[in-house]
Amino acid sequence: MALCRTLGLLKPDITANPVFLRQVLAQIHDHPTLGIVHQKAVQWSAQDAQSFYAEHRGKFFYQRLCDYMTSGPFMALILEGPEAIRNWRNLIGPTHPIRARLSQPHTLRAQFGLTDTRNSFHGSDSIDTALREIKFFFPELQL
Ligand code: RTP
Ligand code: MG
Repeated sequence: MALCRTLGLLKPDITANPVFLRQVLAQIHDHPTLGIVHQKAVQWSAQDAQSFYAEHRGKFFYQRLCDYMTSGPFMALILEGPEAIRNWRNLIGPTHPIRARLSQPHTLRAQFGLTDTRNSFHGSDSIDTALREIKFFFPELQL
């Protein structure tokens, strides 16, 4: 099966908490196929957040999403493995952590997510999105 790459974010609440960060990295390490091939710490300006989340402009949670993502540094990861896009989204779980705790309690958002917006993780949702998002965070890599 072809290797695939995806872009993952460990959002500011995870990155600010060394215990959570270590636990999350350990769970990624324990995944049978997903591996971290690049990682960097990022601090966004308001403009960066507005650019990355342009598709959500106008939605009721857009401003609080941008405020959350500019509240402190966070980690950008490139994850690689067969079906990495799907496997990473399966590992982080449903968008809404409170619902995830009932339906998929083993997922990262169920374990660590705080609210519908402060849900601690991001994962690209398609091959095209993954390519665009990897370029956004890692423009220095030759893809
Ligand atoms: P992501 O893009 O971060 O992997 O998450 P997703 O596909 O599961 O969710 P999406 O609909 O793309 O939303 C992007 C981010 O916006 C915040 N959000 N807040 N109801 C709300 O308050 C709400 N809905 C979405 C979350 O931070 C979500 O990850
Ligand atoms: Mg999304």
